[in-house]
This record gives sequence, C-alpha cells and structure tokens, in this order.
Amino acid sequence: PQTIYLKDYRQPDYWIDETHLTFELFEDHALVHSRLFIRRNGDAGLVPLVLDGQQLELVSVALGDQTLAPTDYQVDEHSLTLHPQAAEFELAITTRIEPQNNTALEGLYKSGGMFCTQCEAEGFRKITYYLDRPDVMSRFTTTILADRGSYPILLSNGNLIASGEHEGGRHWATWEDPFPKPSYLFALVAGDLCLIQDSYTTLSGRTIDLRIYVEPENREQCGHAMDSLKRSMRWDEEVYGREYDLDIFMIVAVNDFNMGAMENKGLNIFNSSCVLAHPDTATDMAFQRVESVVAHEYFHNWSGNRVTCRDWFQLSLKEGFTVFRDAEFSADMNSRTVKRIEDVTFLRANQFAEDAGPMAHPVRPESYMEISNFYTLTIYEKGAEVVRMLHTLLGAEGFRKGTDLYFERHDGQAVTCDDFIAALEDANGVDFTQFKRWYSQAGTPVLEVDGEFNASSSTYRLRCRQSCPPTPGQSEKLPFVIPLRMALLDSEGREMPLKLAGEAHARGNETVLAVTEAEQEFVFEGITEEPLPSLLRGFSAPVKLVYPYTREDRVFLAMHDPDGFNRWEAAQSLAVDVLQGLVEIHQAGRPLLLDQRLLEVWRSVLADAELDQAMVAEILRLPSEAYLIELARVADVDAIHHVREWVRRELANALAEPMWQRFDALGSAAQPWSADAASMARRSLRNTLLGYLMLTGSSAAMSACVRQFVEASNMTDRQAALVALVNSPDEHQKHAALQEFAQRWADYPLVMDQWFNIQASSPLPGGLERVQELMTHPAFNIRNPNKVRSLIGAFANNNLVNFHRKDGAGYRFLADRVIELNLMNPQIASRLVTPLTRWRKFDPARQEMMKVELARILEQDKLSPDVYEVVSKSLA
Ligand code: BAL
Ligand code: ZN
Repeated sequence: PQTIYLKDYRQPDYWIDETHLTFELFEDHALVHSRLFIRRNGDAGLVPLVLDGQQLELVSVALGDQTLAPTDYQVDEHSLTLHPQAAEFELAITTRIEPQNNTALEGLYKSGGMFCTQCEAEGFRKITYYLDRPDVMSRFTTTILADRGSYPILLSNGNLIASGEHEGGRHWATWEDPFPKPSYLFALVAGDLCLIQDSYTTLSGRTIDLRIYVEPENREQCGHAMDSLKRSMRWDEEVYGREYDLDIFMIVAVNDFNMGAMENKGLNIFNSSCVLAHPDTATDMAFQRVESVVAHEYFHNWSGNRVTCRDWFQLSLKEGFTVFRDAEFSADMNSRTVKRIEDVTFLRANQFAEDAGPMAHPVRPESYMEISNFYTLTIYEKGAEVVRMLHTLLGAEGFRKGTDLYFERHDGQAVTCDDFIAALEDANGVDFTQFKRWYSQAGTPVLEVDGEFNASSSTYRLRCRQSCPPTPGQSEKLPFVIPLRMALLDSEGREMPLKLAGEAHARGNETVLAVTEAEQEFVFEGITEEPLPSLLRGFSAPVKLVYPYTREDRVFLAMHDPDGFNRWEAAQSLAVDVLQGLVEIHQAGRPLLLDQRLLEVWRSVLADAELDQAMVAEILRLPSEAYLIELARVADVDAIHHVREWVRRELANALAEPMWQRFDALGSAAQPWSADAASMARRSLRNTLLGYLMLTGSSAAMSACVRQFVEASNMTDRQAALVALVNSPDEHQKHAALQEFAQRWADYPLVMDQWFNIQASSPLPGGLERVQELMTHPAFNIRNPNKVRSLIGAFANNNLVNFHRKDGAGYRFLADRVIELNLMNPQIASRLVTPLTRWRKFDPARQEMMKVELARILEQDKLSPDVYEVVSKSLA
C-alpha cells in the first residue's frame, strides 16, 4: 500500500456542489444512481477528474446528456478517471454493489435484516464513485427505494421531503439535507424498525423531533439514550452556546458495527451496545457509556459536522475536541473526580502504551497507509488531553471565547488543527506556537520534579526537567508547554498560600505553572515550613511525573491531600511502588511481605464515611496489570500477576472485618435499582468489596455472592457476582451460575457479550482452551465485531497471564484469528493484532514467539492494507 503524507495535501481539482443519490435496494444487490453537479476548482485548466471508488461494478457513466463509452474513461481498482471539458457539468453514474456480501461493514452493508451504512473515513467510495475526501462538501438529496414489507423504514440525512408507493410492493422516500457535508457523513438506513419518539425545545424555542429506531424487541431499552440525548442538547446550549440545527435528530441502533457510533448528519448510526440500556440487562458502566457516546455523537454536530476536517491528518480536530466535550459533559452529569480518575486510568494503561509502541504517532500524524488505523487512543484520548490543557491554560471563559470564534469563523468549512488553535489565540491574544508541539511530536513526555526548602530564606524551589523518549521517525523532541497544576501542603495537609518570586501578586492556594523549558525552576516565597508538593493535580498534562516521594509522603498525600484526584493518585502510586518492589522480591525467589503502610491506607479509606463511595471504590482498586506492564521496562507478566493477586488476597484477609462491616452497611443487591449517582456509587463500592471478600475463600463470602447472583435486582450486581464466581475455585458454583446466566439471557446478544467477556478475562489456568471452546458456542459469531471484541479481544487484552502463556499458544491463537478476519473485516483484524505489536515489552523468549506470529501474518497472501500497515510497522 501507498503512504500518504500531510505535506502533500492540496485542494481538490473539482468541487461537487450537489449530490443526488437514488438507491434501489434488493436482496442480492443494490443499484446506486448518482447525479453530481461538479465545478472545477479555480482556473486549473483542463485537468482529469479522478473519482475514488473501490469494489464497485460500474454500470454506466454520463457526462451532461451524453452516455460515455468505456474508451472515454479509465477505471482501476481505486478510481474512475474522466476528462470533462467544461468548467461546470453534470455527471451521472450508476454502480452496482452487493451489500449482503459486505462483511467489512464499511460502505453500504446489511446488519441482520437491515441495510445501513458506515462511511467514515473512506467508506463512501464503496458505494459510488466520488471525491471521497472531507474537504469536498456537498448538498445531498437521497432517494431510497425498497420492498415495503421488509423495509418499512427508509432513512437518510436531513429532512424527509417526499415518499410514496412503487410497483411490486415497493416504496420510496426522499431525504434532503440542507447543510453541505463531506461524504463521510452520509448515511442510509432501511429496515423493519420500531420508533421511540420524543421532542426537545431549544433555548431559542424551536421544537426538535427526536427519534430512536431499534429492532422491535429492544423497544424497552431506549429511555436512557433518549434522556442522555436531551441532556446533551441542553448542555451544549449552556456550555458552548450551540443549538441543534435541523428539525429532526435520529439515532438508529445496529448490531453489527465496527465502532461505537457514527455522527452522520441528523442520522446517527450506533452500535446497539451504545444505545440500549435497561437495568435488567445493562451494567452501570454500560449506562455511563451510553450517556457519553450519545453525547459525543450529538456534540459532533458542531465539532465535526458544521465545522469539519480538511483532511484526515486533522482527525483529532474533531475527535480530540469532541472527546474533551463529552468528558466534561459526563463530569457535569456525574462525579467529576471519579470521571477524571476513570479517564486517566484508561489513558495511562492504554494510550501511554501506544505512545511507547511501534505505531506511536503525533496527535496530528504526518503520514499513514490506511486511515482506519488512525482512529487511535492518541487521536481521541490524547487529543482530548491536549484540548483540556488549552482549557486549563485559558480558563473556562477564555476557552469559550476561543470556541465561539472558532465556530463562527469556520462554520460550513473544512479546517485544520492550526485553525482551531488560531481561533483560541485570536480570541485571547495569546501565542500557542510552542504549545502546538503537542500536535506534532509523538511520545509521552517525562516530567521530573524535585523540591528544595530553604528555611533561612523561607523559600521553596521547585525544579522541573522535561524530556520525551524517541518515537518512530522522531528521535529528538523540543520542550512542550506543560501546565502543572499544583499546591504545597503543610504538615497538617493544609494548602499554603503561593507567591512566586518576581511576581507582584500571590496566586492563591493552588496554581498552574507553565513548564516550557527543558529545565526550569519556580521559587515560592514566604514558605516557613518544609512543604510536601501536591503535583499535576487532576492530571493537568498527559505526562509521566517523577518526584522523589517516599512511601511516607505518599501515605500522607493519600490521607490528607485536599484534592480528591491527587488523593487517589497518591494511593495508586503507593500501590504501584509496593507492587513493583514485590515483583523484584518475587523474581529473586524471596518470600513476599506486605508493606503495612499500604494496609493502613486501605484500612483508613475503608473507614472514611465522608468520602464519596465511588471514590472509596476507586482507591481500593489496585493498579491494573496492564498499567504495571506499561510501567515496566521488561514486563514479567507472570510475576506481576502473581504479586498483584497475592496483594489482593493479603488485603482481603487482613481487612476482612472492616470490609464485611462496610459491605453489610451498604444494603442488599436485591433492593430496587435506581440510576442516580449515589446508587451507582453504592453498587460500585459494594461490588469492589464483594470481589475482595471472595478472595478470603470463606463460606460466608461464597453464600453472599451466590445470594447476590440469585437475588440481584439489576445487571450490575448480578454481573459482579458472576465475575467473582467465575474467578473462584468453586467449580460447581461457577458452572451453575454460568449455565443459569446463559439460559436466561440467550436472546440478549449484548448480555451474552458480557458472558463471553467474563469468561475470556478470567485469569484462572486454561484460559485459552476456554476461549477456543467458547468460539464454538452458538451465540458466538466471528462476523459480529461485538462478539470478536468480547471474546477474542477480551482474552488478548484483559487476560494477560493466559494470553502470554509460556508456550506461545496464546500468540498463535490471536494470529490465527487475525488471519481469519483479515479479508472478512480488515478494520477489526487490524485492531485485534495490537497486543502482538507490543512485543518489545516482554522477555526475549516471548519477544521471539510474538515476532514469529507477526511474521506469519505478514506472509499471508492478500493482506489488507489495514493489517499490513500495523504488522509491518511493528516489525520495523
Ligand atoms: N467519527 C467516528 C465515530 C466517533 O468518533 O464519533
Ligand atoms: Zn467522535
């Protein structure tokens, strides 16, 4: 495959002002008729028109009123080239496609009995020949013609302007979208769907028709998505001044979908896992995911659709910004601190690993082979961190001034990350030239800090040193702008007033320092006792902070830091330090002994009745194996797993009594379910405690767990009990619970996804054999991405001891699945291969086995560009 470079960007030779599409849908094919009104760009002279197109059968082409002969144009695997003479003309093309055979789920395909589309990034070219690039924005009118019995619902972007009957039991509908848009935002749905309808009145008084379409059996599971949508609409009006623009907003849930959801103009198409939520079938985590994905896609209407990307290198322009927006929305709807903890935990375990791996790339990449491979944690999550830093540096008000200007200046345009920054700069009179290195330099910066107290001058000197490890194609990095939110704590844990030497004004008790140099000092005045710094509060920059805290310091911060996030961070880092120390002891073959300080912090948090219950749960959870692997230079998976499990058991045994007390005080899983944050927090803490108590092996814990499994009023509690049973040594209880669960929920694919996931993630021995057997289960289907993720993905990403088993069978299994999926669904295949690409993290024997599997994949005939890019780069 070819490499595409940002530096080669140039405007298209032609624009498409209007796009008129007619889809004739049949069971064994579809005909797509397009009529395009095309205009040459500027006075480029006579240039060929090269339209993108893949896997299309070209039926006819007409330029103006003249049908072209095959000698008038050239067709190859990727394009159709024409030679128009006029500067403005009408082009009519008919293509034939086979949606029922489209297993890649890109373009027009069938999911169950319905037709649907996924066009981002380059799926539209699998529907018809087109200038399939985001800077070509066109007004779309779409007519769909299909059998009325099988496809009573016909949807596309914009407003329904006409519909009617057709011969042979068929019917048609025409939709018109008044907003020019790139082809990646095109959508079509045809199916037998039921409608859940509501309405929303905007701040300016317009009434919007809100519609969620799902398969009839899912009708009862849409209330939460609808509520989330209305809350998102209100929030975007209040926080960003953005109102919805069409009169109708539709969401359609489909079962087979490569991503979470897609923000097509006025017609969002969702993976059913991100729409459906009912307390009987969905966990609290699923409820929160639905809320955040609904919000994310809705927010794209402005950050993505009204203002879109000039080219795919700018993907984070819309994705990073929109993830930041949805994270702030979720923080406002739920607990801000807990949301931040969850996001930071995810970022550090996963995006940091990406930044340290062979696919590391800047937030604005400079090249790619297959753009689908760049829907990454770096573009999304790190991109959101970059926007968050801008928000931190400008303050909420300054940031809002900047986004107002951005939306006003660029409405209806396809723009770049530089345009976004320029709007923030211009609205605030600041210069972000250096800051922009966050867009161009890959890798996770390391921020080393130390402090020196001088009693005689009453000063405290904070020394900062930043560096960034080399990443592919970037050996040297220039200093970043790192916003360092911090405070200084006295011996009672109180924040000290901050005044920097050389500054006229004091900065209050908390401040944001801008670290801009490779080495930089900040001197605080009027400091009369040795302080303990509370650094990088709220994770104010996506960096690795290194400060020479002792374990006592961490204990102190975990108990006393007034900042909730940093209290959690101190407890986590204490646990990391303890776990890393024990891994070394275990490797040396010496007996393990638990640092009592960790125990005391856990005991005190457990007894803290003031602390939000969700926070207690977050603090009690130990750092994940994935995070410990990310932190290790050479990760000893077996030792990490052994030590972490040992510490969990030690904590459970030592704290069993207070854990029981707290557990009992939190009520029962049988009590009626409620969606509010306090109830979710209660369930979260109760289930964290249940997990610990089950490790004691006591019969009391087992009966509490079994009772919870049987009596739970909701899926969160039932599933937590199932996880604990599946991971317990009691084979009888485990099998009984698994069987009961599978029988009860056999008709609920999303619940069965959880059933697969729980078993695939269980670290007990024999994990690979379990997964292989589950692949033959009737509910498993390798063509369904949710099933692949919940069984194969969960095994390779969450079940690290089993995946990395010493004989390499886990690697071989994953490579076989990647090969199986390579042609069937290249996007899913290329995502699935990620764990193998991290081979550099492991011991030489495992490295070798992982590389052998990667090489075996690379040798396959007909490797998709998606898989080729990831595998070849990881071996380079
Ligand atoms: N644009 C792809 C799906 C999403 O990020 O919303
Ligand atoms: Zn998005």
